[in-house]
Amino acid sequence: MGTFVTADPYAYPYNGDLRPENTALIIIDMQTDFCGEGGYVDKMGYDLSLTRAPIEPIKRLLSVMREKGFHIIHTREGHRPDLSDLPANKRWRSQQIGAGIGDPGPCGKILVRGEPGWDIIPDLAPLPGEVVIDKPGKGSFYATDLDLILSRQGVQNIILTGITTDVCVHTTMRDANDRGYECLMLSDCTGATDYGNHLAALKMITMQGGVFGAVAESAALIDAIHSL
Ligand code: C5J
Repeated sequence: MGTFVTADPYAYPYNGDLRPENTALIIIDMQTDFCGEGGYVDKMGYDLSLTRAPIEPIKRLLSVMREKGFHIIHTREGHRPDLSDLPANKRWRSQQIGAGIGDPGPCGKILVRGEPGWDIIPDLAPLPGEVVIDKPGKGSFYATDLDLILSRQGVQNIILTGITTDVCVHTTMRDANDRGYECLMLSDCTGATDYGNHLAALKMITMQGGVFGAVAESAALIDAIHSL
């Protein structure tokens, strides 16, 4: 018995214990800086259609999971206005590619907290009461209280969505997996700055019997949720 999502390489979660009370949807970095015109990813010259592709699928899933009472968590990557939490090498690298973190751009200072580009896009804006995690790094656990919040809420399963598949979403999944959370990445609710990297990041998860968890499409999760 139990509730399972059709996923690769195994039906998720491993123990069939999928409930709103023990499961969190994490929506990673759906900010203008990563998917909007004039933001960080746009300034670097990448194809915005790749990081915008997950917007509609996430929107549909979010509405189903909100209605069923699942835990909803949003994250934002960004730095303090004085840049005191910005490693010098991260700043230097961003300058090399023409999108210096902290430099002024069309959406305000790039990847700086409080600036227009740092905001979560209106389509996926958090509702009052939903947890928002501000993170200075790629992973959502590093220098944040995410683990504390998840454990206080009794979360065992984490559904990963957002951008980018190969960077912030992957780093978060790997870290969550090491912490014992049962993870599912949704292929249509994630996107990368390079399509090949998106596919490779998904494939990595499925090795070794599901080395970091499992991968599914959001439709499979929605089907499982409707059966609850
Ligand atoms: C990146 C992210 N790619 N949200 N951040 O720098 O994946």
